[in-house]
Amino acid sequence: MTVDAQDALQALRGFGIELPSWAFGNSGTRFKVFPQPGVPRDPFEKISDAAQVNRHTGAAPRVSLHIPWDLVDDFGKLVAHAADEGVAIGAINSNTFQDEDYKLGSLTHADPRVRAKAVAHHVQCIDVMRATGSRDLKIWLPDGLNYAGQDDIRDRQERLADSLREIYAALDAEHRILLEYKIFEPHFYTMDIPDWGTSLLHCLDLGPQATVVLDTGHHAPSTNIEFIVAQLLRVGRLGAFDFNSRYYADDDLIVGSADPFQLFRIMNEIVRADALRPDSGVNFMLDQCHNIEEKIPAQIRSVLNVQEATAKALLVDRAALRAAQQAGDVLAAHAVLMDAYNTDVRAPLADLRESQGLPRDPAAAYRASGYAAKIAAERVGGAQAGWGA
Ligand code: AOS
Ligand code: ZN
Ligand code: ZN
Repeated sequence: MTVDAQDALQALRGFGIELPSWAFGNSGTRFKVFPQPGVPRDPFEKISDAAQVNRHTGAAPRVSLHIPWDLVDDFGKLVAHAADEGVAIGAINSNTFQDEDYKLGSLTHADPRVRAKAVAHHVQCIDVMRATGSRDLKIWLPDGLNYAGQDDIRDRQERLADSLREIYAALDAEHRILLEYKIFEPHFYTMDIPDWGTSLLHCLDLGPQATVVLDTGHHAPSTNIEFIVAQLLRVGRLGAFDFNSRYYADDDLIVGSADPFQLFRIMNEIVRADALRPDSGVNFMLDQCHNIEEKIPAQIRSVLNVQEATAKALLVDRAALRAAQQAGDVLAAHAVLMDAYNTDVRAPLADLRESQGLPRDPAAAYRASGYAAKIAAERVGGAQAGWGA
């Protein structure tokens, strides 16, 4: 290995991972929500909890909000609270999956009244972006069909395109739409944005302020996700990740827990494209729920997993890799990648943290801080995240 770890890992200094506010509330499956002591009672407390992750890792500087779950009377106060805690507001997530009106669709609905209502909700989210200084409007569309013939697939695409154009027209110049795709769920015959191709086509139609969100849990088994990453980076339309881990479906478990090698391969494409830089336009977000494990430590573990995969990607000897590829040396090229992947980066990462005035072991530092006992004593009747009831 000719790459110097200390040098290579310097690229992690400005690298931040955005946390979801909904990771801190009670959550569960459709079978059971397991309440935890000390969970936040309001968006202010969710931000305080997210800030603990940043405090100990130095790598989680923003929190995504979800509307309406995180609606407050005065967003100025929430922004000030976040600043006091050392974090900022990140993407604003819309919600068109918890209203009777949206049973048969929202932005795609056949009834213009329902479509107008769904568009108006997104305009409300854009107002929240103005009030919070957020750049990104994240749209995950729960629309789709359960039965062949239930509705006209093409008409729904046209209605979706029209609705998205209305939302796009309401953006300010510095705003972006992050358009997420998902192979299935809540609908099972087809979703209206089931794949990256559909998302990208709508983004291309909308204009440069529209980009694709890649949620790592939203693909068929054995999909080559790093290929999608490379392709979207190539055309400048990878707006964000929703990181999480899956075995089966949209499991929303801790990123890098089931398949750390896949996470490495994804981050390898990011490093290859020099897209780690904060100005690259890629927002690295987590989209996870912690149903049976402690939430703040789980988010710390997640941030460290992304950091470790990224550190390994930074260790890839790019010159050696290129030379082996050019020479057509299949095994040598593969070995360059595997050398980096098989490197233990935990000690160099701890050194890097120490050099930034951060704890070498963020999880231990959190445990020693007494925060978990403090919130358990102070908070009674914490809120549900909104998922899994
Ligand atoms: C749903 O499956 C998606 O992953 C969403 O990105 C996300 O969980 C949601 O936007 C939170 O409301
Ligand atoms: Zn997602
Ligand atoms: Zn999802």
